[in-house]
Amino acid sequence: MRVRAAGGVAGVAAAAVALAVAELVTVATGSETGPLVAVGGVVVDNSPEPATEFAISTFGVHDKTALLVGIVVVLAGAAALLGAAATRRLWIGLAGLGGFAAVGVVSALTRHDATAAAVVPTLVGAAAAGGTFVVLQRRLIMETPEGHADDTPTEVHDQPSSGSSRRGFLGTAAGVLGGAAVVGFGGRWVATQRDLSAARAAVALPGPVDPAPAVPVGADLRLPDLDSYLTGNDDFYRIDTALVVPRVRPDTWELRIHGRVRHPYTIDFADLLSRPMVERYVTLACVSNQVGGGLIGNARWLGVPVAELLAAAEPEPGADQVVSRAVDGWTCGTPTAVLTDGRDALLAVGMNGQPLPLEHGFPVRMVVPGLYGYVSACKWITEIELTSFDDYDAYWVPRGWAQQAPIKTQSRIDTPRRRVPAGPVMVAGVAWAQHRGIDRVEVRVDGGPWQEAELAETVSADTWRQWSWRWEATQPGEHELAVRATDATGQVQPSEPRPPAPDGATGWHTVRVVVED
Ligand SMILES: Nc1nc2c(c(=O)[nH]1)N[C@H]1C(S)=C(S)[C@@H](COP(=O)(O)O)O[C@H]1N2
Ligand SMILES: [Mo]
Repeated sequence: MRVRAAGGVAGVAAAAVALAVAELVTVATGSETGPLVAVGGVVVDNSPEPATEFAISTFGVHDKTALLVGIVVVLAGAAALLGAAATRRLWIGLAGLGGFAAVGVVSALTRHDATAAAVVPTLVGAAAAGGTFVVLQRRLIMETPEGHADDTPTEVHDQPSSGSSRRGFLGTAAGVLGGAAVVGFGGRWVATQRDLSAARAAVALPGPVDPAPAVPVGADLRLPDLDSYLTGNDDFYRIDTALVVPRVRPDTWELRIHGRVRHPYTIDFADLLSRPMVERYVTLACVSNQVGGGLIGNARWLGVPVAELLAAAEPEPGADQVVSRAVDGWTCGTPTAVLTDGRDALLAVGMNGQPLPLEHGFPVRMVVPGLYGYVSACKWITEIELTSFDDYDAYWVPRGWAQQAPIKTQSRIDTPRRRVPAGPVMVAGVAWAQHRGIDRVEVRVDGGPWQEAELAETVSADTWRQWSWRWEATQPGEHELAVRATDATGQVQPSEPRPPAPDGATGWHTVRVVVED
């Protein structure tokens, strides 16, 4: 084994110790944001929009895991290089360590709501890493027959060290790595033991005074590959900037309604649950959804009308924007006019008959029919501030997304997507224009005339709608199917293909299908 390589191993082991110890200290101090998550958060907040979209389109709902794994890989690579360099110049290793500690400290301090205590996990982790590295370095030097690493010539280093010293050093390094893994995962385990599943299971949702209408039998065509009318909680898409799902305890949850209002007030979870609850089906959609994409889902939400909560605060004239803020600092801005125009905007506590799942905003989130999620659907909400669009830009606005973003009329072909036997084929999908409603869906084959599809029933204009069209697929070979919808205001879905940024993709969904002989 070469000394340089051994130095690299020592560097990686030291980095592992840093992360593990920092994680443990984070958990022990009751915090959620260790240096890894803090650095990840800085990356997320500062990623240019195309990078975020790339991450979502490449890794989908695993984009966050991919980011954290990426950071760990970069850190391990840098630690290996620094460790190798440090076999010749110890200060290089220590300076590198100092550099990483600085990145961790600055990241932790710039997170939302950070206090001075946020630097503690990084500093303790860095100290442990420094100690580990020096100890391993000593071992390496002691057990390398050639002796000291700092001023011996390179040729000596490149000679293999003896078998016994290899085992001694590697044994220590393996022990350190194993110990770090145990400590790190142990820390995570302690954290999950503290998780909120029990508190969530203990939430007794009140019944609605104003229940959701029954779903007509004809709302769901139940065709294979066609998204069901109702999306289950486990199948519901998840989009947010949170690297770890925020853990908000219902017994300490509070919502502050303030800003440009005459009567600012704070409400807790028990207060919220004691208010009359409304239940509605609402289809949420993400602005990042590509034409034909799946960042959309339909659920039954239970909650308190936002308009009532706002009215109690008495917004001042001119306060045209309601900024919702989550516990992790994420914000969205919704037009006050939309929240008070009579639509079923809810401060929701229930999703499909259950308390909100943790990743969908437990204990409380906002749901607004007709607006993309990034301007309305604040999860883990803890603050509502009345302000104006002139005075405040919410999270995604300085990152290139529109201040206002009503959902655009869209339609999607769910089936068929590939090959079909020749003969009659059920072409089917979903169409949505939340709060306006879908009036018509048309399909065409190979650019031919538009054919009217049959619309399935729906609960209201606030949800998507399934459609189907029977295609006599007699001509073998490849065909192109296209779909377009018309909303209830008579507007036909525009054909011009446009990307999601800045306010939602447009264009007709087309699929290529092969009709077999
Ligand atoms: N706290 C918080 N709430 C958030 C977000 C976020 O990043 N943080 N993302 C929004 C976006 S962009 C969308 S599309 C919806 C998605 O809600 P879901 O994950 O429950 O489907 O949540 C919204 N609420
Ligand atoms: Mo979104």
